[in-house]
Amino acid sequence: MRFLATAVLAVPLALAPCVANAQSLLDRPDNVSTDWVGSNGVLYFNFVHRFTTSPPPERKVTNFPTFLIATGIASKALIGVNYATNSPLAARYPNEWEFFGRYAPLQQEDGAPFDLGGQLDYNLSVKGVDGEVSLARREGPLRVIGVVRSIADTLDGNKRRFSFGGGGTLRFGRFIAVTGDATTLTDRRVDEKIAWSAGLHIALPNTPHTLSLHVSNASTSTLQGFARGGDRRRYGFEFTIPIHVNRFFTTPEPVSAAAEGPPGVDVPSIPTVTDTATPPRPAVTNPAAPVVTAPTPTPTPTRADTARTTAAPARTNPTSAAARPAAPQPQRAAPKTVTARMKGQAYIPSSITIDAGTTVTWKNLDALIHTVTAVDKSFNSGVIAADGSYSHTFTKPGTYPIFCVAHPFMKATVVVK
Ligand SMILES: [Cu+2]
Repeated sequence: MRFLATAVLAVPLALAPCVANAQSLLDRPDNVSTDWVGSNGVLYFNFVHRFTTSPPPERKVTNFPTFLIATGIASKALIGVNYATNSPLAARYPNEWEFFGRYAPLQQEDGAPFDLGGQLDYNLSVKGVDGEVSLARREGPLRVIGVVRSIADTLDGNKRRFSFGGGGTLRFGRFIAVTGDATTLTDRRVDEKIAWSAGLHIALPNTPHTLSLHVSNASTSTLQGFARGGDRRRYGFEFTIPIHVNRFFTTPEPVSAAAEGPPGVDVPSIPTVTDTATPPRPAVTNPAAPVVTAPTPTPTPTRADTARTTAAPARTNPTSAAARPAAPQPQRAAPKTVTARMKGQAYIPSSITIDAGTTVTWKNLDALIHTVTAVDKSFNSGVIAADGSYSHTFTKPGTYPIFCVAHPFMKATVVVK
């Protein structure tokens, strides 16, 4: 067991960094987590504690904790283990281990119509394989998730059982969401209730942590635990701790934070003509909205105008102007813009290739501050608050490595052709 856990932890260290999307607790209800895959090079330690109280007069509080240790691997994949120390799943086997792998090939953030995720795991308590497939879609502040599950029920004659259900999150701004879910086994027995949860999820401002305060009738945070609800309500919380492993393997950039001031605090902005750092919560620019130019007022023709037109018909002849459409319009390429994200303490994408003259806008989707700082110091965003963004126009061809002054392990490269 110890070997397996060590192996799970050792794998990420051997893999080259590659960025996938990280999802916080604001994106998932408490009993559905399938399409949460995290970022590569990040070790996740999440702990869930759910409590019950026995009837009076004793009122004994019992904790049912589940610990998750996982890491993003490759792209859009997560491997890890859930360990529950007080699992009611198997008699005389309170230590429940679930070794899982997750893959989320489709993500709406990358342009897919929905999020698609799947999990396969081996649960040592039931000595069987469980699986889940989830489909989610975000519409504004609402994210709806549907799940189909298959669990091994070795306690009942090695049966394979199925369940389905769904959940959702409703965001109130950047830091708060309310969540809920409900799932049921297709062949639910009398002692098995529909499993449900309801929660208030909070992103702690200026930290990478998210917190869930919730109530549920399910026991452990494994597919087995999510499968069935019990008689008792359990009040609990989940706290997420992402540990950026590459932080410890990153050599400081030649342009260090020391030159800019204390890391993560006051990064002075070095504005250039083409830079625009926007404050938090900027007005959403609709790319589809047409550029409206003020119409040039048509002067009322005066007698003099008419006279001039008559006198010099060649200058203002509309027919001749229309006959040569290209000539008066200088061929100007439309300025290109590229949008990138800062999420899960990573630049997404980590490599951008653009033509000279292109403007790149980085949006900060974390609850943390970030910077977009050129290693060669040619540009620097200064502090970009949560929800803020920063744009830089790259006019000269070249390769521009960038990093975040507050989190120097955050790196990306812009290649300008
Ligand atoms: Cu940062």
